Amino acid sequence: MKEIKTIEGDLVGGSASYAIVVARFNSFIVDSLVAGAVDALRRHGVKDSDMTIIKAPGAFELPVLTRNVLNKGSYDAVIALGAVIRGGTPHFEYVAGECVKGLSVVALDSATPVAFGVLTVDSIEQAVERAGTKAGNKGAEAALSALEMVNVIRKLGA
Ligand code: INI
Repeated sequence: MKEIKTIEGDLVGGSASYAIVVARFNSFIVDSLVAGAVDALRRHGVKDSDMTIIKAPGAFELPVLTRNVLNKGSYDAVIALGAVIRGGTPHFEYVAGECVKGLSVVALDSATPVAFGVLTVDSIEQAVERAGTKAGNKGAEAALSALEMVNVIRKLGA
């Protein structure tokens, strides 16, 4: 049987530049996501000079800030980080829903990878678990998916 051609991205940092777009709300959690993302990129060979951290007030603002970052800067990928934690009102649904919808639209419109590292959780405990404790670090996971996407997209043209 003929060999099937497979195209996939590796996790090796090269000349690409990354915008880490961060919601400041719940910063005690989000700071750990940022640290996880930066650490993951560094460990895979991305230079600090190829990373820029850009801050928004909350997760609701991440899509419009990301859109402006991509319009005005020259980034190969965005890593969007934040933490939306459920409270006693429907506010959570609106903030989380608009954040994910908006980031998807920006990614598709710009054809640029936008990794979704925004926690949407029911409790502070669940957030802590996903910010560098027993359920890993979702910031690091998002950073690696951005790295892989940059590399697979580059290979498509090769
Ligand atoms: N923003 C978050 O990033 N996380 C939250 O949990 C959150 N809650 O629950 O309110 C939150 N709200 C702020 C929102 O993102 C906007 O900044 C605000 O509504 C102003 O537009």
